[in-house]
Parts: sequence; structure tokens; C-alpha cells
Amino acid sequence: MHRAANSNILAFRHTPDSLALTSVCSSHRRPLPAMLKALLLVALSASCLVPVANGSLGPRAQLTVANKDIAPDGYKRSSVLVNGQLPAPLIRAEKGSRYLLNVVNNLTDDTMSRSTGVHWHGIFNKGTPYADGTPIITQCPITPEKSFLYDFTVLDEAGTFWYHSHFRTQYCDGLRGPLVIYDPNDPHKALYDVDDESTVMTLGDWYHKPSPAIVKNGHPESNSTLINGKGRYPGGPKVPLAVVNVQRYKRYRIRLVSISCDPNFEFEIDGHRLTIIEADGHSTHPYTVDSLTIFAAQRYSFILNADQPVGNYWIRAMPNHGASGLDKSFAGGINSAILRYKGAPQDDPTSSRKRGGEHLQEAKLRPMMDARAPGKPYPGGADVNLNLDVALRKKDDRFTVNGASFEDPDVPVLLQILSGARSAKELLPEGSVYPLPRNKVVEITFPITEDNIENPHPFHMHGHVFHVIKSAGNDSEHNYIDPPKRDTVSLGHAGSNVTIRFVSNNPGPWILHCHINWHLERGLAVVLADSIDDFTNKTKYSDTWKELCPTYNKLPSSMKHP
Ligand SMILES: *[C@@H]1O[C@H](CO)[C@@H](O)[C@H](O)[C@H]1NC(C)=O
Ligand SMILES: *[C@@H]1O[C@H](CO)[C@@H](O)[C@H](O)[C@H]1NC(C)=O
Ligand SMILES: *[C@@H]1O[C@H](CO)[C@@H](O)[C@H](O)[C@H]1NC(C)=O
Ligand SMILES: *[C@@H]1O[C@H](CO)[C@@H](O)[C@H](O)[C@H]1NC(C)=O
Ligand SMILES: *[C@@H]1O[C@H](CO)[C@@H](O)[C@H](O)[C@H]1NC(C)=O
Ligand SMILES: [Cu+2]
Repeated sequence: MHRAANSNILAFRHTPDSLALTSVCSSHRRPLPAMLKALLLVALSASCLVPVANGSLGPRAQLTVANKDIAPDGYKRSSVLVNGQLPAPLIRAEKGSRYLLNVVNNLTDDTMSRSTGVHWHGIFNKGTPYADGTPIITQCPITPEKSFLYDFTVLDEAGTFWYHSHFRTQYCDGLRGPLVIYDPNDPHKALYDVDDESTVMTLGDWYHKPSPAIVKNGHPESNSTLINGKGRYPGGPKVPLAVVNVQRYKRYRIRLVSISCDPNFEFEIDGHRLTIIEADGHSTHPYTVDSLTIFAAQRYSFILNADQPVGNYWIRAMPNHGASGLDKSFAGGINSAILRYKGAPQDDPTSSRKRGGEHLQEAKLRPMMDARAPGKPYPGGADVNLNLDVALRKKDDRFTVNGASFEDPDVPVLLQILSGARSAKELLPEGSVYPLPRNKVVEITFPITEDNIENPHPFHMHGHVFHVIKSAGNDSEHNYIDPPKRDTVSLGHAGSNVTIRFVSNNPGPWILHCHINWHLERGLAVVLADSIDDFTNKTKYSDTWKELCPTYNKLPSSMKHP
């Protein structure tokens, strides 16, 4: 990875035996001597870190979280950014890397959360549950002027991931960005020519008000759709849209990442088909579609073959709901970005939307590796079979799962377990923690019995991949042979009865929650306490991890969350 000499970008390449520093700050462009490795974190001092738009980071980096006034869609507001960027900088690493991500809390704006915690979405953190970044499950929040070093190693995973604040609704205010783990032995390598920073595409919703204000006063509707951090709102100014540049006859691996707080997007590119090869970090057999629906927090890699006449083409991402008619059209360039062939004029596309064609059906995603679902090939054929009944409680407009609405406990669940709590009765919040025995096949069914405007809920499980043995939709059949593997699944509408399976092989408390951040805030979560019986204290908890709670508990409540 090479950078301009004066770019203030940290980009480390990690190889099994050595850490080579290919570019850091302005003047040093030589390999890092072994002796200096220990000084790495010192090297990540503030002087290095003047933010640079669209810079990417290596797996060893400082993420400074600070407030900034920005206008990505032409409307200025305060936001919560990593290193001054929206979306947060791409973190890129090779398979097998160790990550040392130092999150520095420099937040000052009291209209939004001033504490934080950063979750690495889709990364299992096997053996390092304290690095999952989930207040108040695996840690206490990082308080203003403090930092926390996330130190974890990802051995087996590769593909497209992302990272975001997991504190309250903070990621809606901007703390969200892509994370890609490149696999030198990618089974699909022969299918594409280009796979770099330019082929990562983020889709997100954007709001004109700070999240704490809009979540308190009802049901937030997004003002604009941002593609790679750029977009327009209905009636707003014609600010520049994101442009994806391609060269005719080259094949691109586009890594589509939903960093959405709420809406799902119907995604398509005029004149081009999309050959899907990855879902949520799992390679799939190639599956060609014309359009797809991507739910909050999901990812797809698809091959884009630039085989059409040189020109400009609309990239379209229609949200399922939004403010002021955002969900109704593409007028004036809303919900859009531009695919531009080399040699095409710098004009807006005039292409039109194709209709019909093949729309992605989740059940048709067939994993390349370890495809068979664990357990026996019939409903309820797991060691542990759970039903999680999602409902909306009318009296206070909160969500419940099997009758319990999730509220943050006073003490992180991980700390409760370390202190010896083991049973559902002992573990808090009451009714929301499900202890699981070690190394068992677990089946979870989510019956959706009533349809309402807040469906469908995309559910995400931390710490595990799961097999979707029954996808959403009334006509979807059970599949035990080669069902989709992913980490975030839509529960669909009434009658769907989505069913997943996984193995409890990652000791720790893992949240399973709706990834519509507004719904999580209204209690739509449970915690799976994996391998609870033999949870041991073998793992080393750093002193900074242990300090998080005492420091957080001393904060005045206004500095915790508005
Ligand atoms: C944190 O904020 C202060 C001012 O609020 C600023 O001087 C300092 O440079 C910031 N630190 C970083 C690492 O950005
Ligand atoms: C932004 O969205 C809110 C609803 O969330 C709406 O009340 C407001 O009018 C929108 N602003 C614009 C400029 O459309
Ligand atoms: C949903 O799945 C569960 C478990 O497989 C089963 O017991 C139940 O009958 C199913 N419900 C419907 C409506 O299909
Ligand atoms: C685990 O370690 C903590 C101290 O870090 C201690 O308080 C606790 O009792 C230990 N728990 C068990 C089950 O050994
Ligand atoms: C699925 O079935 C339920 C009743 O079991 C019905 O209410 C719902 O409309 C059906 N959904 C679709 C998409 O057909
Ligand atoms: Cu939801």
C-alpha cells in the first residue's frame, strides 16, 4: 500500500513475522526496525494524525473520535467522526492479522453521547470478548479524554466487515466505517481485476438532527441516503455525488457495506448485473442478480463487469422509508451515485432504471466453505432449541423478546460472569440473558406473528457466524445442506419464522440484537452467555479494561449520555 509522501496516513502491512511500516506521517517511509515495534503506540501520537479525507488505515492505528460540523448532503450539523472522516476511514488488513486499534475519546459536544465504545462488526473476537466493543455487555464505555486499546487477532476470517460505535445511538451520528480483511488465497480471485479502496462502497442513512433528540421524540426518518459519504436530500442543494470510476472491460470486486442505522436499501446499477460472491464475510458460489435488498449492517461483494458502452450510469439505493419523500424517487440525484467509465464526460448519467430481472433471494446464497448446518436435519434438531418471540409493547412503545425489554445493566455482563454469576436468574438485565452450555448446536427461531410498520428487523449476533436454515418469507423451505451463512439476517414479515443455527464455541457474553439502532435503543436485544459453565479467567484483562467501569461510574450523567 503506497501513499503520497505528504499524506498523514498510517498504513501498516502485517506479515506473520514482521511488521513493515510502509508509510507513516509525513517523512518516514522505511520499514520499521524491530526495536521500534514496541514503540508503535508512541508513534501513533497526535502529531501524526491530522485527518485526511478518504485515507485508509492499517490494522494498527489510532482512531480519534471527535465532534465536527459537517454537511455531507449540504445541510450542516455537528457529528461524531473518526479521524475527522465520514464514513470512518477504511481499515484494511490481511487475513491472519493482529489488530491494535487505539480509540481516543476526544468528544466535547453535549448534545450527543460523549462516551463511546467501538464494535468490529462480524469479527468474532474468539478468546478476547473484552475487545468486542459493546457497552454495557463486554466493557464500560470509554469516557471523554480517555482511550482504550482494542487488541485482537483474527485468524480465520476474511471478507467485508465494518466498525461502528455500539454505545446508545452514537453510530447514527457518524461513527461508522468499513473494515476489509483481504485473503491472498481468495477462492474467487480469478473473477475480478480490481479490489482496493476504490471498490469499497458504503450505504448509509443520514439525519439533520443529533440522534438523542430524534430518538426521544418518536420515530426518526432519515433525511438523505449517503453513498460513500455523499448524497442529497429532497429539496436540498445539488452537492456533488459519489463517483465510482471504472475502466471498460475490467472486472471490479465491489464491497457493498450497509452502515445504515435503520433503512434497508434496494440497490442496483443501471445497465449492469451484479454477481454476488460474498455475504457478511463468507464466500458464496457466484450468484448473478439485477438488484438486491441490503439490510442494516449486512455486506455483499459482487463482481461488476464494466462491459457496457463507455458512459455514466446511475447507482441506485432506495431506502424503505425516509423523510420528505426520500423513499419515493431518485429526483434531483437523491439516493444515487455515479458509475463513470474512463473516457466518459463528467456529466450526470441519463441512464434509466431497469425493471424486473432477478432480485436477490437470500435462500439462494450458497456458501463455498463448511456449508452444512450443524445439528440434525429437521426443525428442533439442535442440542439447544430456543424460540425468541419479538413483540412491540404498546404501553411504552418498547420492544420485548420473550416478554423482556433490554435495558443496559449497571455492570457489564462480562464483569458479572467474571465475578461468578452463571444462571439466567443471576445475570442482568433480568430476563434478557440466555446462558448456553459449551460446544453445543444452538437453534434459534424468531416467529414474527404480527405485522407492523417497524418490520422487518435485521438481527445481528456477535461472536458467531450462523446458518440461516430458514430465510424470511412464507415460502422459504428449511435447508440443512447448504443454507446461507451470515451474521445479520432479516426476520421478515408476519409468518416468516426465520430459523438459524450456530455452535456455542466462543466463551463470552454476546449480544443478539436488532441492527436498527432506534429499535436497539428501545430494548430489542438479548445476550447469549456462551460456554457459561466453563468460563474461566484464563484471558488477561488489561488494567485499562478494568479501569473503564470505575472511571465511567464517576462521570456526571450528562457526560455519559444526553
Ligand atoms: C483533542 O481535542 C483538543 C481540543 O479540543 C485538540 O487540541 C487535540 O489536538 C485533539 N486531539 C486529537 C488527537 O485530535
Ligand atoms: C429531516 O427529517 C425530519 C424527520 O426526521 C423532518 O421533520 C425534516 O423536515 C427533514 N428535513 C428536511 C430538510 O427535509
Ligand atoms: C416456527 O418454527 C418452530 C421451530 O422450528 C416451529 O415449532 C413452529 O411450528 C414454526 N411456526 C410456524 C408458524 O411455522
Ligand atoms: C475472575 O477474576 C476476577 C478478578 O479479575 C475475580 O474477582 C473473580 O472472582 C474471578 N472469577 C472466577 C470465577 O474465578
Ligand atoms: C405470510 O403468512 C401470514 C399468515 O401466516 C400472512 O399474514 C402474511 O401476509 C404472509 N406473508 C406473505 C408475504 O405472503
Ligand atoms: Cu428492529
